[in-house]
Amino acid sequence: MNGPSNGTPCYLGLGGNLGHPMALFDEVVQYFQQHPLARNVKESPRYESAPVDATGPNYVNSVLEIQWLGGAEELLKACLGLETQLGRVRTTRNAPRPIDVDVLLFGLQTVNTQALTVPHPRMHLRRFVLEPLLQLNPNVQIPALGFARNYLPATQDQIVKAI
Ligand code: PH2
Ligand code: MG
Ligand code: MG
Repeated sequence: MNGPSNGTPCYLGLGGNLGHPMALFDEVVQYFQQHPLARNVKESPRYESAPVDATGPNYVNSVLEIQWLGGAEELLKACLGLETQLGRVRTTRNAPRPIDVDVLLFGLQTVNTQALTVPHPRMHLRRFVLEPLLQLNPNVQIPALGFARNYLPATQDQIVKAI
């Protein structure tokens, strides 16, 4: 199930609300399918939702499950490089963007470096994360918080629509 030979089960949050996020999500899936450190890439259904703590057009979101053979920093580097390659230019925090690829979970590990905080600190408060995540794995756990499914009821006032 786990360990260096099969990789670490990781979950990535995909989001975008400018241009053609659906086409970019396809590119993200392809990128990880072809990445030498990634195995068993699976995407959740995609959802549309209003921006949370942000402004601009509605977002498309999904979650990717991958088995990652490298370290967390390497995974972050891959995500940030891919965002840039797909045309993201960083301006202000939570500004509209064509594509956002966040490391949500890295197995059951916690990471707290300048560059990376895992688990993603707000993931359990966001239905646009929990809904797709639980579609992939209803029993997934968040380090220090426990089963992700226990946090879904508190997000029911956030409207997400499967697309
Ligand atoms: N991402 C944010 C801020 N707000 N809202 C939605 N619906 N979806 C997102 O992906 C999202 C957001 C910052 O990354
Ligand atoms: Mg991000
Ligand atoms: Mg984000």
